[in-house]
Amino acid sequence: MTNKIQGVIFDLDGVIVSTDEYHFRAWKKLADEEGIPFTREDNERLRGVSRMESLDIILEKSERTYSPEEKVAMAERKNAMYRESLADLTPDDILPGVNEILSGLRERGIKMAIGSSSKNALPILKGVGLADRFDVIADGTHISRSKPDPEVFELAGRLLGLDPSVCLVVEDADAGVEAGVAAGMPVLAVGSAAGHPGATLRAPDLTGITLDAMLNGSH
Ligand code: B16
Ligand code: MG
Repeated sequence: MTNKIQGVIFDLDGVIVSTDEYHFRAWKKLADEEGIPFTREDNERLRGVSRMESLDIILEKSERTYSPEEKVAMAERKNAMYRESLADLTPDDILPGVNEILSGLRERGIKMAIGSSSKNALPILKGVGLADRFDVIADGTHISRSKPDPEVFELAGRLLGLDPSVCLVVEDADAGVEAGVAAGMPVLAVGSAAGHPGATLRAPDLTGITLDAMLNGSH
């Protein structure tokens, strides 16, 4: 029997690796240094969103305005702190169920891609030892519009050589689910995005879904 799904496009932060926590800590440090309130709840709005757009969301709670040059410098400061935490990445940072799902998909001949807003995707994948497990890596260095725009998933689907309707997106961000839907792809929503009404499939994490459910659309 042919599977409905022929390619799976994985988001990176929060789906493959637990780097979402490192993003939070770096933004929190920057916000504390600037005296701007920033909570874990605020942080949920940054999932899947680009670095500069994330900064704009944080600055909504600032009492002063920042020039474009100051904003670029702040984003660089945050990225430097974030990059420091990436230096300690090991395969232990791979999220539960990921290795099993990647091996299972490979055995069944399913194509696999990364579709991430991050400009740090490659060092992250190398750090956790997964850089060679994907046929395609589409990330923040290849696109001009970040999620919820579908650009990164459209690019990944095109590079896989597949029609959008046979590509499954796996996402942990509401913005990412919206991007997948806008690309015309079914979406498996995990973690924080699991309640999103646009998702085709839902699971707490990748231990909570079978390959058959992923590839043929039902639990
Ligand atoms: P960087 P994803 C996204 O990655 C993160 O979820 C988001 O929090 C981050 O701001 C964005 O990448 C940009 O990351 O600063 O490393 O370029 O979830 O799309 O894999
Ligand atoms: Mg994510």
